[in-house]
Amino acid sequence: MKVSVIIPTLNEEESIGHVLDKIPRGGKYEWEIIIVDGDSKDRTREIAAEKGAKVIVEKRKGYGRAYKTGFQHATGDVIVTLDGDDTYPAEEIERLVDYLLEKDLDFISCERFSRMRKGAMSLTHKVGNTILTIATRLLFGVKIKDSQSGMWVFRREILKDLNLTSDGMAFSEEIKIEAWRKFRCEEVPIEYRERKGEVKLNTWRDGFHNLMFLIKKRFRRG
Ligand SMILES: Nc1nc2c(ncn2[C@@H]2O[C@H](COP(=O)(O)OP(=O)(O)O)[C@@H](O)[C@H]2O)c(=O)[nH]1
Ligand SMILES: [Mg+2]
Repeated sequence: MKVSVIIPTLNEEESIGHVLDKIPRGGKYEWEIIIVDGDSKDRTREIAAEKGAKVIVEKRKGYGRAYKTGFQHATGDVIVTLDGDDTYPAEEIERLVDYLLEKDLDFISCERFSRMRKGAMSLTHKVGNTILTIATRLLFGVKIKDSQSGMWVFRREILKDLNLTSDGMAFSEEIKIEAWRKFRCEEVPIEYRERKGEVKLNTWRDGFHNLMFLIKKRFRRG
């Protein structure tokens, strides 16, 4: 069983090394670590390569775009995603893959609110996240608590059945909507911590764009 860990990065030199150090490399699974870098101007790519990750450069902008490119390069049976900013617990990856396989699930979305550390998310982001999660639940009937989590654990084979159209931050809710519609999915609580380095997301612009994306996607389906 091979696991591909995919991490999109944009100027994450402060944290990418810490994230990579926590990813398991041996044990019962075979590991592949892929960084999809959006042409960082700092030492992100250098550090990632030093730590043994495969580095792919995707100059086209966007979080969703980075993942689509990363998925094309992944060869594992299971894909795990997380940010390069050390907010998600890379040390919990193995436990999550075990859980996916033991419970015979297809997709796990890691839920950040139940075990969130103090100061990990600003009030504005909490409010924004809640609005987007409510919109996702109302428009698509997907009963999740955290529509914006960027940590997912899933079987690579399901990708061919997911219709992923967003190139931006809305990719995060889109992949969950698509997975929940067709596969065995569950949310699992994980620890979420404060970010190092600058946030790449623009709260109001990305939040509004996400909401518009949800509405358009809902009515495009007919
Ligand atoms: N390759 C690539 N990575 C990106 C881009 N935008 C954001 N990222 C990375 O995607 C992850 C999520 O971004 P982040 O700023 O942490 O968003 P937040 O967690 O929603 O606040 C981080 O690892 C970023 O470095 C992009 O345009 N291209
Ligand atoms: Mg982040």
